[in-house]
Amino acid sequence: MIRLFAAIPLPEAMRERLSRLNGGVPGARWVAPENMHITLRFIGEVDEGRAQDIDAALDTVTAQPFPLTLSGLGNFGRGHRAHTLWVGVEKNPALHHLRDKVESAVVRAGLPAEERKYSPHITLARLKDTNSAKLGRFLEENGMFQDGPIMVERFCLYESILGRSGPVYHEVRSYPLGGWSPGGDEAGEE
Ligand code: 2AM
Repeated sequence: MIRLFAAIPLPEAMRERLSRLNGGVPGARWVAPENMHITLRFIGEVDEGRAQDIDAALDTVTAQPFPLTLSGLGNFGRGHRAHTLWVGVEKNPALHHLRDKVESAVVRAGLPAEERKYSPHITLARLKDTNSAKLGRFLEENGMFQDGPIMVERFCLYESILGRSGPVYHEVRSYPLGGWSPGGDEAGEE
């Protein structure tokens, strides 16, 4: 079995800037810059055959490259139950369009549809029993964070290998955006 997810990789310079935010939240486990990405679809554990079907389906996804800007910070989980500290993405219909296409591809490959609403983000840290006043201060101090825009020109399929010191992600396939498509999507006809 192989644990997979589809995501947008981020340029190294951007990941380095993101990693400079780390500090000031006691108990946070900060994500290493090489592990930062924007998930499009978490796939989970699949067998080799299904992984090949997913790869083939993702290979048919067509979309134009698009700009993307990071903006703001937030957390998932309330109060002392906060579990994820993240950087947000400025409103971006093209990103949601790409996510929808990735979602359809994954469903075509035989996976059940994602039930949860898509909230694009970059996880900065995992939290556990975090002091909510300190977290609140961190969010206030860094809430104006902005970075980009970058051009999103590809998305990737990643393998997640769970280990004692956290997951390690490997890019297993890269899917370029742009180019010709029989559906006319690339001509901006939608
Ligand atoms: P997260 O960073 O908000 O946890 C690899 O695990 C990527 O898939 C992460 O970016 C993670 O988002 C995302 N993901 C979405 N749903 C997941 C799930 N049920 N389990 C693990 N990761 C998930």
